[in-house]
Amino acid sequence: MGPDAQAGEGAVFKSGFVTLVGRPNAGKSTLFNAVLGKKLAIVSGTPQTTRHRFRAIVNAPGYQLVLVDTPGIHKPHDALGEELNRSACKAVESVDALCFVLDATRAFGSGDQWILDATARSKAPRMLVLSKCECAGDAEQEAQVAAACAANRFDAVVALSAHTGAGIGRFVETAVSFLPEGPCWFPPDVSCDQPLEVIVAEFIREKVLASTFDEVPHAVGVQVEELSFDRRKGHCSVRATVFVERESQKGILIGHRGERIKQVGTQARLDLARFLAASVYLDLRVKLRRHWRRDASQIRRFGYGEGA
Ligand SMILES: Nc1nc2c(ncn2[C@@H]2O[C@H](COP(=O)(O)OP(=O)(O)OP(=O)(O)O)[C@@H](O)[C@H]2O)c(=O)[nH]1
Ligand SMILES: [Mg+2]
Repeated sequence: MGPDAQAGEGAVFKSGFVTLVGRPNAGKSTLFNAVLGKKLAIVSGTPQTTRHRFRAIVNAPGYQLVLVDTPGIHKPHDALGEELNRSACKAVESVDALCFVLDATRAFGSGDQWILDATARSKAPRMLVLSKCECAGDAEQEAQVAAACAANRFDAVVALSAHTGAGIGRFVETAVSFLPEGPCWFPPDVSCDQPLEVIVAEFIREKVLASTFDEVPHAVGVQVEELSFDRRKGHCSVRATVFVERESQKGILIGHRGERIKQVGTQARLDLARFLAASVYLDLRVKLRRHWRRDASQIRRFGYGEGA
């Protein structure tokens, strides 16, 4: 039975798109996963983690909410940064509501103002979402809300913590309140608009982000070369390559006697096995592709930004 049927005879069915925007590290992807109830988007303490515009589909009786995660909007340093900004700014076009995610623990600043200005052409209702609230006191939260509201008009304000779950229900209720009456845009059994190859590549990249520092995380691009998933047998086999820009980064990522890349592979495999509820074989290689972040065609090949 689809959500249309579940909504009951004569009931209004609501559907639409709600986009999350904000500075890198604001907590957009963590919120996205919390709403979805499972890990789909990767998360890390390294700013500029998200490189794909991901859509998650939340089905419930009476509505279908399509939540859009975007790359953090920032001052770009290369073609990749420009592409990610373009992708995030484009994701605010024709949405039903726009959520500006503001980290409660980082004072509202020029980076936030820049995002509000860059997305000003969207006439959609705006929500101010104050994230990481379990780490900020009442006075800190009030100051953040006051600063954001002085810079921009918001139609709703929600304070939440994706880590504790506080405020997530209210976030969904508020987002749904902005949805118009409409059909299911996605079949009820679909929860994400990205192919499995992209999700697998992202899971691998998340483990690289967690196990490397300095310049390595941003220099990494992951490509799934081959993937076969036998649902009946519950087995998935993946061959993937992690690309870096310099020989030195390759050495760091491979590690002493291949220990680091082995650890990355093991952790990514466990995440994927949990996600697919299947056994997973993962063959992971590291290769050099010099200056790929300056190369628009390579960025597209990875599917980052607009290409997603
Ligand atoms: N304490 C706390 N930390 C959080 C919360 N939500 C996210 N974080 C942390 O904030 C960091 C960034 O989270 P992400 O969800 O990757 O942030 P993002 O906005 O998607 O970042 P980009 O993809 O780089 O734009 C991670 O270390 C998260 O664990 C929260 O509710 N509480
Ligand atoms: Mg993110």
